Amino acid sequence: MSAAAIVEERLAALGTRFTEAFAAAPNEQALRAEHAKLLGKKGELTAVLALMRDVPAEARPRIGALVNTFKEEVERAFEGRLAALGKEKLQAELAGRPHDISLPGRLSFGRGHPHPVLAVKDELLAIFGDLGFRSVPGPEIELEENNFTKLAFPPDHPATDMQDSFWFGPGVLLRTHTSNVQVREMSRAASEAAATGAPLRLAVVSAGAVYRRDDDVTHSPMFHQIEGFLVDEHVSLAELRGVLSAFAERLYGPGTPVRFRPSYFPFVEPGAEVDVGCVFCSVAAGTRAACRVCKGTGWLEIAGCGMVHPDVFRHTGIDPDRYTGFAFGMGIERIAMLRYGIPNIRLLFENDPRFLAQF
Ligand code: FA5
Repeated sequence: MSAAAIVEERLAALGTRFTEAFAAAPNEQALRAEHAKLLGKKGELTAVLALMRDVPAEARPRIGALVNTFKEEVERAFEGRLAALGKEKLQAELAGRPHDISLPGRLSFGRGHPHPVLAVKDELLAIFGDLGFRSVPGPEIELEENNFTKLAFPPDHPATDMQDSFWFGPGVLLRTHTSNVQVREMSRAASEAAATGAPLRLAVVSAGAVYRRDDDVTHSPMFHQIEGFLVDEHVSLAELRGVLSAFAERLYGPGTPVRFRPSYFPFVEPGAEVDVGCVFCSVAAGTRAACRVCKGTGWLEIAGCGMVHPDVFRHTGIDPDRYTGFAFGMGIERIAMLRYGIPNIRLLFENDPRFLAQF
């Protein structure tokens, strides 16, 4: 038998085979597999074409045309079967149970929730709200006089330095703490009291973002503080201690101890740091020495506080001989980090969903 006749015979055999195989393919995947088996690089047609070598030159055009026609037929049959399978699938879907549009979607995007810093902020505001403190907002872009001068910072205090604060220009900066709200509220209350003749009384909290040139595992250039202050006649350190003790019990549980350590802030006198008993260890359980959170001291520093300095009253138009008051301020990230055992403040601002999903 001549080489040309062999090729012709093989093509005819392949033709029968692929027609049956395409017709029998139950789905698109099987059909494509058959198509590759026939026309792919290592397919059956390639094997047949290898025989073309032996076909004499005069027979080649005819056999070549046969091969082309064969290929066209295969492609036509393939496309035809593909379309038929698509139609069958659609018909099956239409004939099957109707879609239930009341079913919950299969894609889940999860539900959002408050960021841990904002959740803690709201909780702190709620506790002070229950204790009778009214929440007010305060600006993040502030005048030097409200952030420093009227709070009795001496002009050469390191906090006022270009290195420690973000300045917009002379006299205007990003506030370095929420204590600016003391100046604004006290000034406002003083004018109101002067206009109405009513006694002055303030019990205010304010929470928001503040900015400093800080950057390490517990300090970030932007962070949040909550400030509280109370001004009235006869306010004493006893009330400050009472309010902060009630606050600590609400936040960390009944019986949480509170202690004051003398400290210095220009706008309070006397001033103190507030520590609460470490909530991660206990003497009774014998774990204190090993506690990494309080470093074995048994105490956690949570706030600065003190009695409002008479100079702050003078600068805001309040009579320091008639009124006294207390003020405190704390870092909200610090409270959140202590509560959730977060070792690095940056985790709170990277917005990695794997971190945030844990709250
Ligand atoms: C103050 O800012 C005072 N205004 C607090 C105050 C208010 C004292 C009223 C007296 C009366 P201090 O600089 O210590 O104080 O900051 C308070 C808290 O803010 C710190 O204890 C700390 O928890 C937090 N804090 C300070 N700097 C950063 C920072 N860069 N990143 C995160 N938290 C910070």
